[in-house]
Amino acid sequence: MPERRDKRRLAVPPDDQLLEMLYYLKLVRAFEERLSRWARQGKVLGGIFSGIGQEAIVVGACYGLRREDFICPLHRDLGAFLVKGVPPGRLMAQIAGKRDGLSKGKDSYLHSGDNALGIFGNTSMLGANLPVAAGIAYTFLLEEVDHVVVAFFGEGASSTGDFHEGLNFAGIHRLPIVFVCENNLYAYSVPVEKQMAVADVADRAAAYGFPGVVCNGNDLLAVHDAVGRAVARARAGEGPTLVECKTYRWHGHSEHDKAFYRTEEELLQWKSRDPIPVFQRYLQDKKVLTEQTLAGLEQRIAKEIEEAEAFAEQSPFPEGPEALEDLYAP
Ligand SMILES: Cc1ncc(C[n+]2csc(CCOP(=O)(O)OP(=O)(O)O)c2C)c(N)n1
Repeated sequence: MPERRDKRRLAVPPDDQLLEMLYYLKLVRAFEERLSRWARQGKVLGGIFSGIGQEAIVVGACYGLRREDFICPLHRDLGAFLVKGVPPGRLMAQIAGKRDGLSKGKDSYLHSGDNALGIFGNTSMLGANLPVAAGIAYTFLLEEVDHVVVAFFGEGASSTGDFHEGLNFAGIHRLPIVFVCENNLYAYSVPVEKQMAVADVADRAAAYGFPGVVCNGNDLLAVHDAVGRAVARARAGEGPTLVECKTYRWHGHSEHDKAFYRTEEELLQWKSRDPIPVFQRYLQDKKVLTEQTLAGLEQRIAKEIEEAEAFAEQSPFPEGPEALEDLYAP
């Protein structure tokens, strides 16, 4: 049975870190809201797969990782890029297909990464990033370094063959990797009960010989605690963990999807569990967040988003021959 942690036993970071986590939650939300507007204005070259509503997972999982640790984000994990250190302007330029983006205008954000920041560029095939993520963790093992890999995927991806191969390999070699499942109840239009015959994706870890943990994916501290413990375990050489975060995506699969396959009532219920005000109220009750600090934080984010957009808009599109640059490792 997967472990479910008691809320009263959660590890709580120091106040300055809590405030920084709130900053990231709000930055990621503001960034993605701006992208939705961009999509409506026709400024985006590829699809936008909004992670609005799921921010507590990317922030909780990535906050506190070392630069050398690798993350393997998927299509709904733009926020992970921001928390791992990609400047918002550079990420917006990436999404607009501009030269100052991570892949210098070669694609939208889906396949971009940054080796120096420890971000692996993902492939499109669902689940296919997991054996590769296990491969990165295997390299860390061979090199005898204590870096860790955090690999993201949805519950839909957990039904693919690659998922099982990746977890099996990780279990056999006790790799330093944390598999973070964002279970948002729908894989495109497929509801979770048509996706799997078990209640929790975390159940699947038992088949590969390592622990599966379930946490509330809309509770930043719950995610940070669960992934933090799994990262510490991996760093100490104790092997992989699967952390399943229960959550919900507010938008459709991508911005063109009106998501008619779910009810308005269900959406409203989940919106009432918005991870941002929940965490903000917690900080206010704890007297860590004052009105003045909050106003300063919101002003800072608004300015950063404006600057990011301006940076991306002024960045040029690449010239044709640049398509052939950086294709092979030097
Ligand atoms: C092997 C494979 N099958 C289908 C697709 C098309 N596809 C892209 S995302 C997606 C839904 C993914 O659902 P989930 O893994 O739960 O992640 P979510 O989008 O809910 O975050 C599908 C079917 C794909 N990219 N790869």
